[in-house]
Amino acid sequence: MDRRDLLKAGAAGVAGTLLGALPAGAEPSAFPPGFLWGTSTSAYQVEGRGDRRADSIWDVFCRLPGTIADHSNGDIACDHYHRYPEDIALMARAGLKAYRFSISWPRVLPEGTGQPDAKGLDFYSRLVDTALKAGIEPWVCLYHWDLPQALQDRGGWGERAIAGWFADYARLMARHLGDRVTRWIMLNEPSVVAVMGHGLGEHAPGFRSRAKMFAAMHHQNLAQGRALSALRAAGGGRFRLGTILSLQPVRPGGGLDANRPAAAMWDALWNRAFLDPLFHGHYPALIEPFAAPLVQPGDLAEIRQPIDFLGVNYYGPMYQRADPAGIIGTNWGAMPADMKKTAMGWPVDPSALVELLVELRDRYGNPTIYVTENGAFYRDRTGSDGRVDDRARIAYLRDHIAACRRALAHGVDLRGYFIWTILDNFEWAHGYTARFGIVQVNRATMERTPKESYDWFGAVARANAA
Ligand code: IFM
Repeated sequence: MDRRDLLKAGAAGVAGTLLGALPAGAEPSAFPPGFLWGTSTSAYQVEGRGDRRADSIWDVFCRLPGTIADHSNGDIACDHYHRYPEDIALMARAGLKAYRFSISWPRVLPEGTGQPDAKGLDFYSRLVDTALKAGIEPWVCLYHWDLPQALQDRGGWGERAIAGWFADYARLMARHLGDRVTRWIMLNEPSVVAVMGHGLGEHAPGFRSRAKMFAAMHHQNLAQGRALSALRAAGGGRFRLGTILSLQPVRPGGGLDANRPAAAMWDALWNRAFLDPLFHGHYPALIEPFAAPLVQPGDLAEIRQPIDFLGVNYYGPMYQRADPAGIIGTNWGAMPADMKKTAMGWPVDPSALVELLVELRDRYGNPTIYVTENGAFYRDRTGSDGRVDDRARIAYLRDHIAACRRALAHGVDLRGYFIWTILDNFEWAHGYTARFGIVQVNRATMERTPKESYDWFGAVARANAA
């Protein structure tokens, strides 16, 4: 398919080339009425410091030598703090109906607890009002990795008391935004925080410790449970509460049987250590020995909570191999030689998204699901006419949106799709070298230039609007 076909497919919506990507018999006539099209961002990745914001663990991590590929940080990011009206207008023009953003905890509570910062709270109030005015529903995520450094100094996610600090912060935000916001997300991708931040040291706070990794796992689960209870009480039945997990089917590296136990172990850590306690009230058997010393009476009951929706962030499957030196006896394994990859080197496998969603349906009682992140980094090309050609991203999106339709045909209760992401932004340890946006951001001028994928995705969203 060439570039013109891809763009046409967007304009034709589900009736066009998208349908061609589905296997015979799997085509529902359209996305169901009310299927939600949106986009996600996170505070540290887009906002910049703005007027004032206390340090988060990412500010501190970025200052350490060798942590960020281009030695950058989130001081300016996309200056969304000042430019959010323009960014929300871009979302509205694309026909998006939901905007999931995160609150910067240190912006609203510089010490993490105690006295809130009125200016910080006011920023989110204005952001919410602007989204609502544009016909876009605000989806508020309470934690997307930027823990106040002040709380890290008190032990961070390694400290059990954080469950209470987090619930207090959740209550504060509900008091300030709860008159206008009904969608609340507790955590974004706690597995990444535990594994990359506390186990492998590649993310803030940069620990390489198995003990700290499991402490971060359990204390995030506990904090999530406590915040869910707090918000349920605060919302008086009006709130829709959920959480977001990064979920990835795990395959044996090199396709080798010898690596099956490693894949099962990593699956238990990455996926099930967060799904099983939430839905079933226990840790997976493979994780149990590590979790047991941390779990106190009543914890699992507090963690097991009814939720109104599960957010699924999906990019591709993972491959693992046995490695006694690995953090839990496993390490990254080889993917099939013919696997397509994004510019991140991540495998492109839309069928694994269908497999994942169907498995969630079967194992966890067919929960209501939103794909809250999906997207890709590919190198864009800017033509002499100023158009930003990112046809590889369009193909990735097309195939993953088609996978969502296949999952719907399998009876998965999938209600929406949020693209990652609207703007090229600060991609954590990759700095600004990895760009997932459908809108380019000029780092010198902050000028926004929609890419071809922006037009394509907007056409899909509009063609499939309720
Ligand atoms: O940019 C991140 C986001 O913050 C969390 N999910 C994955 C994205 C791409 O790496």
